[in-house]
Amino acid sequence: MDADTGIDATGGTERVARWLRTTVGAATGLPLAPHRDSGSRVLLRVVPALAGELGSDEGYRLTADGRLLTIDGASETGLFWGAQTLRQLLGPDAFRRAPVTGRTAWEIPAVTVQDAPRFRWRGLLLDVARHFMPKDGVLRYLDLMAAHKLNVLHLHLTDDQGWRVEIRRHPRLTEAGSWRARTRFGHRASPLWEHRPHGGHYTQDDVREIVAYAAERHITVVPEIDVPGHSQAAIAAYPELGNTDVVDTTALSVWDDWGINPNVLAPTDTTLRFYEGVFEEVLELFPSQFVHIGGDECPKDQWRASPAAQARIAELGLAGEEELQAWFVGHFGRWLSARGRRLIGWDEIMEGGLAEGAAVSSWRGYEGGVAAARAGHDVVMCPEQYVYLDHRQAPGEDEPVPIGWVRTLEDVYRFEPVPPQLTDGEARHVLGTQANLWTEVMEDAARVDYQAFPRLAALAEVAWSRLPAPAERDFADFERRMAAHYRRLDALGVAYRPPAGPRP
Ligand code: TNX
Repeated sequence: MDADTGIDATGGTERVARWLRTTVGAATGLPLAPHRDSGSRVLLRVVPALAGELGSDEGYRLTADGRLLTIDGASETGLFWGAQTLRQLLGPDAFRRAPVTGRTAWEIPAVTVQDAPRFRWRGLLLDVARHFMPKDGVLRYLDLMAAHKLNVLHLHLTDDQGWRVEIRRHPRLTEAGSWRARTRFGHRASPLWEHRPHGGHYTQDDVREIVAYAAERHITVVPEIDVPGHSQAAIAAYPELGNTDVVDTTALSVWDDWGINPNVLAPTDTTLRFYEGVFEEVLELFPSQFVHIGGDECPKDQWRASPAAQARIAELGLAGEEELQAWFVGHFGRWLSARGRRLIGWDEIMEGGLAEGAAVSSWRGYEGGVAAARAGHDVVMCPEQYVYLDHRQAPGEDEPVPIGWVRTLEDVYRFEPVPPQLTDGEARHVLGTQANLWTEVMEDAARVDYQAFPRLAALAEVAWSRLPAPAERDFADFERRMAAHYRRLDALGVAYRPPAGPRP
């Protein structure tokens, strides 16, 4: 490619052409203007028939041959993934934001690449509740995801420690619920254990910008509003949401510690109406088919002690608190499906019976996902034993975020999203996989980068490629290819964990 290379954007390919111009154009300094008669050519086409041939409408075929480079996408999305591959072929400097090489011509090897993803859900969860990630950080992560052909950003927007999305009809959710007085960080022994206030939130316009930026990168943003547990920030803002007959919820503040919190939502009509209002605004902001309602780690002690909760159990004829949670989740499952959306929740939502059409994020292991798939529910496989990026990536004492178990790069690379005990029919319910990045101990983008990379690159390959069975995967080959990929991550400014271990 050189200054005379033009882009021939045939019908339906203009957005991909714009991405090439703004991104690859910025890195190379080439104008990549619309193609005229002379000069080499990048031909972009949507060829729907390719979907059958490649087995996915996200597939593409890229052919570089002399002065013509063609990318055929089975859809505009497939074409976009092909454009990502084109950038890879140009080398690490094509990942910068401005030219550094002084180069006027960019060579592309003569190749044909035929490529399609194994899974349609290739995700990353960002926990912006425990530590807020300002909007620009999220946009940057969308760029990083696109470069890795990941297509679902699961945004964990609410938790005990903060509420991060503006809800117009309930302004205190962010006015009061998005700040905590202090943040406990790292080890209890650490001098950082109790330090400064922390907070922040996205306005509705911020969310619209994030969603539009994601859509241009063919990424769906799945919002998570966590209920009925992990809700102390909401209760601190609106005390009537809590179990007021067992605790003085007016005395609660946004939580400043980590772990499982006993202060959960009351299963009352007040709470249901309040959250219907929340979800109404969430649906306006997020076009995603799936809406995540959390459902994890909801201790039932307050419900056991609460006369109001017990009355509800009796009134509904339920067997106990587990069924009360199932009823709560089921209510929003029906509410969402009446509005053309689908509920997804953590695997605890299966306890006490799961609403029809609901999908499950299987995090406590494979078991929840296996049970869900066997019962005909769709599943995203994200067991903490493999794809929890908050877990440390090496045993060394010098790991900067030394919490929990060790999940190495190789563990992630050998993760198999489809459990072998599933039949082919059941396995079709495995939509895909995602890495979960919980940020209790990650207060800034550099720490998030360190935990995410390089393991997110391994997850991306697991989600996209048809790899052999875990034991047969060639991890040495992956590591060799990572050597080239580290140069791209350097150009992108990613503060990954160096292969030799933490920097002193
Ligand atoms: C469990 S995964 C949680 C999160 C924590 C995470 C820490 C899940 C649904 N719940 O609230 O951040 O462990 O690894």
